[in-house]
Amino acid sequence: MAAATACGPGRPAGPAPDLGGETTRGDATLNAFGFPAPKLTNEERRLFERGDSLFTRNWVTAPASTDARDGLGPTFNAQSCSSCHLRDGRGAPPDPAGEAARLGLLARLSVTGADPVTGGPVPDPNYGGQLQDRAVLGVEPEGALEIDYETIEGAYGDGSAYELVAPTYRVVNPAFGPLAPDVMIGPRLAPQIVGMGLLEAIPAEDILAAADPDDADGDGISGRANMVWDARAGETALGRFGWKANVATVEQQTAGAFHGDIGITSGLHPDQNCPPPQTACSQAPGGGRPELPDTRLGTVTLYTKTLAVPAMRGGDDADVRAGWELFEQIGCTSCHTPTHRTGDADIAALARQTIHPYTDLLLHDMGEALADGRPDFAASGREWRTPPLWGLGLIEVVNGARFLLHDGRARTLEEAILWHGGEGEPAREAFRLLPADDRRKLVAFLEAL
Ligand code: HEC
Ligand code: HEC
Ligand SMILES: [Ca+2]
Ligand SMILES: [Ca+2]
Ligand SMILES: [Ca+2]
Repeated sequence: MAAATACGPGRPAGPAPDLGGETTRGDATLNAFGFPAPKLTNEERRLFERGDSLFTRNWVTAPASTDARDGLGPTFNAQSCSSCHLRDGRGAPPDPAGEAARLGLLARLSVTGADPVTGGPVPDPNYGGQLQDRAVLGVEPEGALEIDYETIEGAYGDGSAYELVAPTYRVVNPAFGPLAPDVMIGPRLAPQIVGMGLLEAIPAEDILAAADPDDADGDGISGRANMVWDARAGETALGRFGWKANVATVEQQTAGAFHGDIGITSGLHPDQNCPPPQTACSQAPGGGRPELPDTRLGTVTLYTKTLAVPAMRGGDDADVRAGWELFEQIGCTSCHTPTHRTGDADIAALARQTIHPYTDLLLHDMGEALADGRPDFAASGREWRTPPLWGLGLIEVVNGARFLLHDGRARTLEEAILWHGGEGEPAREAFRLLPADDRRKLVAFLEAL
């Protein structure tokens, strides 16, 4: 699987540092993911600040005297967006030792089949499309997610050993009877959310043009688009967001998070999230109809779209440059496409930018070991969207730890690569067989992102 040779004329000597085009920010501190994109209008800046406060707000049980922030639950996973996306960053799976209270891993649920209208997953009849493990007073949480770990041993080409930790998931203490016999559990970790509006502004035709569903060019990489239900447009659209690219727009990702994760209704999800057998849930008081007016949904959406991408650090460093070359030579760029150009955007600062997210936004079969076995629209149980790699090196700075891949199972960058299977297997093998010094350089490049 030969990657294109690197030394064409016009190939720059090193990686471009301005990962988010002109909206890039050169801050590498604790707050590196939390800045507004430069060049927003004054009005957009004002909305960004309001969106920021809605993002960090803790919602409370209705009815409350503070009626602008009640409506939590009745069942929920967290009280605010920032509980999972702490400082706009990444969540963490539960601590196996049970010591630290860590938020950000949730479980999607579905049963066999597809919704006849949307083509999306069919929820569990008693538990819905997501397991909410918390609830307001007087309402029972749906259950809890339990994780079992198994150690897998392996070795690099040079003989040095490594260990991966493979999680399996089950629901314990189900409050409303057993889950459906064919229930599928899809674990998902909260990713950092910089650059969302830029990803949304990449023209769909550019993403679709890179898809190669039947691997017509025979390079072993298929790249399929997820076509999902766009509830705002009432039609099928290209999915871009989430680990399976199952959501078409930032607005719908935001409204879905309010509803599924916090229990806040909006115009897009007007009804409380209470599957039929959960009567205490459906009888619990709400915080208004909807609990989040459209203007506020718009404010949080703007905030989420305009979080600036941090600049690369140390792009001139010799190791980082060598790692960047290796990243292409061993085939990482077949999926982690370095560069895109945004088209028009409702937020002018995000339009017509040359960006470097290192993703094709397409689905790839990543093999059985990473599979969750849970289809999501066109995505199979083995397929995942190539995640953007921008911000990768700052997750630890912002969040104090770094858990990688869709469920956070990888504890280091090396582990994240070693988990690549399926279409990613040749690149993984190339990495595994690299001399230790080259592996170090590749990782130095990833750390600089
Ligand atoms: C309970 C934890 C949790 C809470 C609370 C939460 N999120 Fe998320 N967020 C996630 C997870 C998990 C994903 C990945 C979802 C998937 O893959 O389907 C995600 C994904 C996203 C994405 C897409 C990222 C990408 O790269 O595609 C955005 C945008 C986002 N969340 C915004 C929000 C906003 C806005 C809120 C508050 C309304 C919020 N989230 C609340 C856990 C959470
Ligand atoms: C066949 C497409 C493909 C190739 C080739 C590929 N990746 Fe990936 N990469 C993915 C997908 C898809 C995921 C997400 C998998 C998951 O979460 O289960 C991913 C995840 C990652 C992650 C974790 C990102 C995060 O946010 O947690 C890193 C780091 C990464 N890849 C680096 C690399 C490197 C380095 C190479 C080359 C050795 C490479 N990838 C080759 C598709 C690919
Ligand atoms: Ca509610
Ligand atoms: Ca549920
Ligand atoms: Ca191909």
